Amino acid sequence: MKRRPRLLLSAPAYWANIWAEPLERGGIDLSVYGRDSFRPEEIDYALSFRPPPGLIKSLPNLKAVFSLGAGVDGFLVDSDYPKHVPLVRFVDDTLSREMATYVVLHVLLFHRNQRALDDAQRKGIWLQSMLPRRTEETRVAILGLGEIGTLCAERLRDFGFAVSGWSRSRKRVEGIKSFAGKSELGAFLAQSDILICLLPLTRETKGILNAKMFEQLPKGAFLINAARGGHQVERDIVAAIDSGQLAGAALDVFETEPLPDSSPLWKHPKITVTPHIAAISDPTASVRTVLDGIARFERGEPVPNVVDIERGY
Ligand code: NDP
Ligand code: OXD
Repeated sequence: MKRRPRLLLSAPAYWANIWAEPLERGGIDLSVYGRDSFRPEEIDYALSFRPPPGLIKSLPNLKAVFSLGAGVDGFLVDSDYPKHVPLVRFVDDTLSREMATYVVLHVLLFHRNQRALDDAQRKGIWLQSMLPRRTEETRVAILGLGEIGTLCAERLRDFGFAVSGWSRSRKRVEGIKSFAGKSELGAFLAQSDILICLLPLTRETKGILNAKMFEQLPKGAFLINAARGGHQVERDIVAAIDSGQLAGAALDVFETEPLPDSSPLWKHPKITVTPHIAAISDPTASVRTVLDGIARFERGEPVPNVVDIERGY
């Protein structure tokens, strides 16, 4: 009789506990890294977000690896990742919707001057002079017009913002202006009153949110980064805000996570810090995706959302 596929789950204990139970009910054999002993040669599939370096390479008979999240930089940062093993990223409507709520929230808070109004309320000031810029004249620009970026763009378009997106390839999304490739990045930035990063972290996008980029934005632009901390140069963000080139930033991700106590970002009055929670993968949807993917691999059928490892996303 054919044995059941064996999946190795590697995640911090808190997450592993949440995912393990529905996986165990799903008709596979599960080993949890750090909890169970297992024989590396018996592992057929792996599920993780940021596996310990070398772990994936140490599993000689892997058929595929699944990511708990949309971003797969946590796998590809490991120079020992075996490039012949398919890597499947997580794509899910709920995840995209949650990301859109984070993005819309921070666009609106900045657009409506909410921080200044909160401050005025605390001081008992009736600050009627601080009107927001007209919505249709506020240009919101999204770096990365993929699964998540496109939904965010559509939500913001529906509020009436002038929305554009930058991607590697040209996009056709109703009401969204598309800029493509490095040659159009300058023109894209020049019309970005609110700049939102939703790029994958790759060789090409590492450190992209830096002083050189901020100089190309209109003075007083606002930055939102909900992608990866590796995209941003934090000292350049602080310098750009302190010089007035940026009006402020909302950051969900950081160069080092958790954000160190010593980081100036914690207390900066014009920076909003959230602890990488713009969206958390829904365990039910994630388990469904993994079980469906395993069944497809076992039947030799195509599996959606396999990452192009050379491209990095
Ligand atoms: P996708 O792969 O669907 O989209 C990526 C987009 O970035 C595509 O439009 C792609 O262009 C574009 N892109 C990639 N590289 C370049 C480049 N060098 N130049 C120009 N454009 C580029 O990813 P998702 O939308 O699913 O996710 C985006 C990221 O969001 C994830 O990688 C992850 O890091 C982050 N994330 C963060 C979360 C959080 O809680 N903070 C939660 C979920 C995701 P093209 O379409 O032409 O290929
Ligand atoms: C993801 C994340 O990539 O949660 O899904 O960061």
